[in-house]
Amino acid sequence: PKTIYLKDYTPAPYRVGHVNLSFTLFEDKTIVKSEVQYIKTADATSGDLVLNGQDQVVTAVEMDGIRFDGYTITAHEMTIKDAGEKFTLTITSEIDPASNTALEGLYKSQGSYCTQCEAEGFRRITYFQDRPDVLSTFSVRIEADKHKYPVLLSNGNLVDTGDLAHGRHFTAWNDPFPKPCYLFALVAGNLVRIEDSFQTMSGRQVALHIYVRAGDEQQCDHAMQSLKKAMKWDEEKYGREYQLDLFNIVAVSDFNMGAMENTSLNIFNTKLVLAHQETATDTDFDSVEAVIGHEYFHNWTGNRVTCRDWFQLSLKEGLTVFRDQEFSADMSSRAVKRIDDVDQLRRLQFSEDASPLAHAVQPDNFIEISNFYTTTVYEKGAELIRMQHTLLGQETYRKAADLYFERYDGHAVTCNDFVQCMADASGRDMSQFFLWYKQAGTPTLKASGQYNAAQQQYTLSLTQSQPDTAGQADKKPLHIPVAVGLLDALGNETHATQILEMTAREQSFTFDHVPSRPVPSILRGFSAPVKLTTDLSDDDLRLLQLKDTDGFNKWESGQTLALRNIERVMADATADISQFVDDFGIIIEQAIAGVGDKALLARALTLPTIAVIAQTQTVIDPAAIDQARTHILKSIKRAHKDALARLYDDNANTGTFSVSPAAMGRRALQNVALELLTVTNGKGCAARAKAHYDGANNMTDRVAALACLSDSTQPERELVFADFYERFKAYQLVVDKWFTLQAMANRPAIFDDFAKLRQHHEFNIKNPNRVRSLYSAFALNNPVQFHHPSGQGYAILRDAIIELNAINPQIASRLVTPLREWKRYTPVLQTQMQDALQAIMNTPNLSNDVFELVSKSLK
Ligand code: BAL
Ligand code: ZN
Repeated sequence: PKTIYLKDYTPAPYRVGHVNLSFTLFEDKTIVKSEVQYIKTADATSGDLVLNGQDQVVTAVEMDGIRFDGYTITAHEMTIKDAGEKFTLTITSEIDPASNTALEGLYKSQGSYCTQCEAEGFRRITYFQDRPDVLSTFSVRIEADKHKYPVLLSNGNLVDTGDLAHGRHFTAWNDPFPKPCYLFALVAGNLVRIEDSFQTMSGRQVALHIYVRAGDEQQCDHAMQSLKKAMKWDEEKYGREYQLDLFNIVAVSDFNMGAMENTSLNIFNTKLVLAHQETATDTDFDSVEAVIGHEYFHNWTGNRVTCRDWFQLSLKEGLTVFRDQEFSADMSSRAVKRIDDVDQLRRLQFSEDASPLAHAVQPDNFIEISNFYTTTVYEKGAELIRMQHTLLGQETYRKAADLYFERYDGHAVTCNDFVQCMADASGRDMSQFFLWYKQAGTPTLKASGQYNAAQQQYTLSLTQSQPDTAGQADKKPLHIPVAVGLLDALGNETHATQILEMTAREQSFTFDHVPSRPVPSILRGFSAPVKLTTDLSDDDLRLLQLKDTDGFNKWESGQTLALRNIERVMADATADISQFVDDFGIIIEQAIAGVGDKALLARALTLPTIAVIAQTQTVIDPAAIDQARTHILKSIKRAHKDALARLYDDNANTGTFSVSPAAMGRRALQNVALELLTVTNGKGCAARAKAHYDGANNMTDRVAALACLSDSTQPERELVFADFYERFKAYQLVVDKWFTLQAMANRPAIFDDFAKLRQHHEFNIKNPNRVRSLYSAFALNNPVQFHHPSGQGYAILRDAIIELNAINPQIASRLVTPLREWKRYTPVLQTQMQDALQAIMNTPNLSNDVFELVSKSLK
């Protein structure tokens, strides 16, 4: 496999004027005719036209309307030597979407045709310069059987439609805004449409359509409302208006990603469109809103301004994730959103950074770009935008964003160009900041404070360090915004949040007018993606947990205390944790008294997950972490059983369902109480969980009950799981949950259960959602059993990766994630994980996707 380097970037030798595409869909094949105007650029160093293409049979080529055979074809390219200054090339080829299990290019999903072209799927449709810096306008004609495929969609505006002989019909589309081919989309199917409209800030009406399979139309309202909120939010927060008259969303069941931002024709995984109280949890509702927002926001950050090359992926993804995070924060609770995002960053991105697969937000090489749709490029990328927002402040950040859109609308640019806009609009030097894009790894920040009573000064000393990562050592210090406020001994805030700008390895900051020894609240709102260690005592943290004005740090202090206590128990099973357990009681009492946001309280009453704790360990032993964590949970239950029961009862379902933040907060709090009350897995626990399930009028409560029963050996477990399946077997997305909840069971029977689930008639290795619902749920969310010392868990994953390698390389390589950190585990586990990786490596015909991640993991 060939490695591609950022340093080797050169512009495309040929510009494309206009693309005419015609698709004729038949059951056994699709005929694709592309007519493309090529114009040699003034600075082209070669006159050769090299087009990317694969998995298709070329049946005819014409140059300027005349049959042409002066080309050569290899497995992945068509080359025309010295092609000329300006000409039109027409290529007719045949593809077979029905046999396309990779789900890239044009493929079939449950009887409908759909496309996925990002990053390099367009080359499976026709020969083209498949790179994001080649922008052109597109006209598309689609012809198919009318009865089977009444809906025929592409990007832009519908310009023609009509019936043809033999029961066939066609539509024709024109997208007047130049775009790269990765944003091309086509859909043909028997779908129903939900309609609404949006009036833009300049008064134009935009028709909004969501297409789903018949029967799913009752589950689209939340997605439609989310779309309208997103359109409004982008106008209000960024001054960005939608440019076309039509915006389509299509939901499909077989999709490698969550969704895709194709211009005016977003294609979504059903999981991120369909939502109804009976079938979707609150988390699902929030994800639908976030991803509908995310894909819509790409219209400006990604589509109107796009990437020059795929090393710049974070240009659009980091920025768009930041935008969707802020959108969600504005729609609900800002602190809760931040907590959930940071929790995910620590679980997934910190773990990526700590593995041999650590890479920069702007990577400098790759073998397969699909492998770089990572949490580093997305979520750490979003943290980089967030830090720039923090450093510039909202007003200047907005000016910089305006400048970015003004400068680059219709262009393909780099992360450097974005940061330069931040620099130009603010007058700040952002060159040191740019190191965040180039240096991989999670920095460590150490903080220690000194109080000088005589001077009434408090000095905070900060030290940053950067870990070595694959191919990168001796890194430079970063420009880190550290948000800090000070509290006095009673918990009153004496110094509001200030942004300390750290630029050196070691730096001290002095606060004046500090009348008594303060308690600093450091890294408020998680102002930088670092691992923070402080010299704060347990008492300091307890004060912050109860009194901090910063919602994030209030939660964070409790989590740090929890981590400290978990570590104490890991070191000594008889360690005294009574203070922590008593403090937990105070939060429970606060929750009963109704002090504060219920969603925040629910998070405060949740211990860090095993995956988050693992990121704080030098050597990871999931079973030992679980034992200590469970010991604390059981101690909490024993100490506060009555109070928890009261909290549970006080937050009981009132009968009217709503997805308001308050209603979600109530459910979250009641379900946290349920989880604590059922942690001992006895008879009473099972009865309580079953009663919760039986009384539920929504999926959030049902899933909470199932999660509490999943590790249980009581008879209620089988009853509830069987009822759940029977009740919801018509809903594929709920059947996914049924698989997931069983795959996550931390109980000895898991390996037998897993074998049965794998053989279940509902399991389908070709459906990515189903694969994720079983394998990813097991390997990522059942750490104790996945890391079973017998190695059975690793063998399960190894075999799935090998099987999927031949079916869907993207999904296969995603499954490598749980093995990538193998060097951090205990020696016994390390050996087994390494063996699993090596067995994959020894498999013949490895895809580039799997080869890259496995070979790099083993280094
Ligand atoms: N561009 C791929 C899907 C997404 O990030 O929106
Ligand atoms: Zn995106």
